[in-house]
Amino acid sequence: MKVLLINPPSENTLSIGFDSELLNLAGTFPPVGLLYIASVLKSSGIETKIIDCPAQKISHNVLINHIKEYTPDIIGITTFTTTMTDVLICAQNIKSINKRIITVLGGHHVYSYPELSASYPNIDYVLKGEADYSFKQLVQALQNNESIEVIKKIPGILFKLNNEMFINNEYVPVNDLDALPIPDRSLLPPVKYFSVFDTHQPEISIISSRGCPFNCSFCFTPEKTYRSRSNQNVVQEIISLYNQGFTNFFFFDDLFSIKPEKLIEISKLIIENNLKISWSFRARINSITHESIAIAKKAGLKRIQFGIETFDENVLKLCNKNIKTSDIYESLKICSNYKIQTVGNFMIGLPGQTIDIIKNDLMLAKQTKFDFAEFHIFTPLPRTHAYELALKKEIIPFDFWEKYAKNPIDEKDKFVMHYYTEVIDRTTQFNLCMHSFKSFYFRPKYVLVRLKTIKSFKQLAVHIITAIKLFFLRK
Ligand code: B12
Ligand code: SF4
Repeated sequence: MKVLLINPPSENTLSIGFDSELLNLAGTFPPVGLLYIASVLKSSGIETKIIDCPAQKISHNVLINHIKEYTPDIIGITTFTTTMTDVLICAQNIKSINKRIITVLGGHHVYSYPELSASYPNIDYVLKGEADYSFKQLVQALQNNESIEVIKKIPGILFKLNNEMFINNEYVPVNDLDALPIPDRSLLPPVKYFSVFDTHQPEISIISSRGCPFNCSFCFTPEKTYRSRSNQNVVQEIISLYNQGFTNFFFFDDLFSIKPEKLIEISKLIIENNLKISWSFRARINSITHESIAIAKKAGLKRIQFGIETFDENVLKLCNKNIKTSDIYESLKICSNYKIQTVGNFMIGLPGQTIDIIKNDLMLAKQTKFDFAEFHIFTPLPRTHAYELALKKEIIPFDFWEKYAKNPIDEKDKFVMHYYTEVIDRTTQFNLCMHSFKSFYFRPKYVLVRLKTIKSFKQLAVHIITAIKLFFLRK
């Protein structure tokens, strides 16, 4: 059996805030979830291919040709709620090429709307949650022509059965992450994945842990149990990539640095193995220490991306962020001590956040000398506490996500994103967001400092194009 895994074209991705525009500017990142599934399939001898349409710039029409050429038996499509129109157009096209190709959905939208996902036309199966093993089980069951009773036993599977929905609720997330094969990057298409922060070299996204037990009100983390790969296993992956010539890594985990001893141990292993690399990670603000950053710097740590959201203590509390403003200053002080670049992710339009607070956030973002800052309009996502609150308070008049999720193809053109407008109206939020970007990046002193870090003509060109696009950011 041949398997094709698809990250669908982004021709109809829902526009939320400025994020679609900003994502294009931020870089190109691989679908690591699909890579894990593909690596498990490959290690079981199952022929597998990944097509990453947004990265490969593949349209629906071109994708049809790729599918006809590869002739897969099973196609898995990864989902976000914002990409569901394209997901279902893909499924429609697949079935019109050959009705016998089995279609499977999984990923983030499925976490939020499992039953709706399984009810869509042209979808044969849905696998809820981490499908590293369940996808393989499904492929093997279909390959061996197993009975429906065997398929029903696959953890987290949902499918239509005689006008009803069959749901297997036995799903549990992967416990032993070391038991998974190390992602086989040769399965990814030959695309240069990169981040705008390091345009002169490719960036490799690594996931060293899964799950987050925190409950920030704007975020949906269905897997609450934190699980980490062993430090040796993570460094083994780096060594293997290093031997293939890669030297720039980004840990995309939600909580990479949550245990300082992990950061220390990984750094020690990088040093012991004499790996001349640069790397960065995403972090919760209060998760770094002097000790962990001192050694990480020696091991090539270059940059940390912090989820700040706002400097305002009260708004942080309302978001259930569980950090204090003083924690932000402390973490920034540590980074500055060890000359670690910082990226601050800020939100605009959070519950309780006034215009003055946003202006103050911008001022402090500059004053505290973040190397880079991202400003996002707060978009209440499905299954988040903030979305539930907005519905309850009638700030958002109806469950617009569910309306869209029920029929993503027909609802696409009617879709209107609702924001959290209790304190600041939509237009003002957009204006503040544009203003924050321009005010942060177009400071003469800042531009001079950045220019000094440019390493190649290509990098300069990318920065100039990004700056022009930022300058003309409009809604
Ligand atoms: C890296 C990342 C990105 C990257 C890369 C995305 C990608 N293609 O994987 C980039 C920067 C591009 C990105 C973009 C966005 N992201 Co994002 N991102 C993440 C992040 C931090 C990690 C994802 C990851 O690699 N996880 C590790 C891997 C191993 O797990 P996984 O991806 O979940 O895959 C497993 C399962 O989901 C499942 N699975 C996945 N695909 C498939 C497919 C099939 C067929 C099957 C059966 C199973 C399956 O099995 C996989 C293996 O276990 C998550 C947060 C998180 N912790 O998951 C947010 C997250 C996924 N992103 C989110 C959002 C909202 C977005 C954006 C919409 C942001 C925006 N406002 O524009 C965009 C949408 C992208 C698009 N296509 O338009 C939300 C999703 C909410 C939702 N309901 O859709 C998350 C959960 C963050 C959050 N907590 O709110 N993102
Ligand atoms: S924002 Fe980060 S810490 Fe908070 S719930 Fe989401 S992943 Fe966890």
